[in-house]
Amino acid sequence: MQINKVGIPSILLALMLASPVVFGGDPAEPAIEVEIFKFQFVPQEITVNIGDTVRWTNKEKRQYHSVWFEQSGDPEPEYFFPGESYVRLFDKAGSFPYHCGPHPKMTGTVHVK
Ligand SMILES: [Cu+2]
Repeated sequence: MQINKVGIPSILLALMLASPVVFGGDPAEPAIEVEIFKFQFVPQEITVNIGDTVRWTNKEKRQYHSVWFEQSGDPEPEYFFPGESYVRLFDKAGSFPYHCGPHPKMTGTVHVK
């Protein structure tokens, strides 16, 4: 088995990088929290610092959602279900609108300063 610099088997690392719920961030890391409840992102608008990680947690009873930064050029992420999270790191300043893939009326914005 191939082992890379950080001591994680390459196949495991590839799986970690491919995971839709851990995009660009460590889920165990401190993060700014956004809840998804009743088809809304709460809070809908947040301001964070460069380098911050944001975690969206699905608090619905049974509805899946996604967090899609389509205008930033992100590919459409997979949907995530109640109790699951989506994590994204913000490493550039700017205002980044996003929406839910299956529910385009659900929108939010992350401002990074
Ligand atoms: Cu949705």
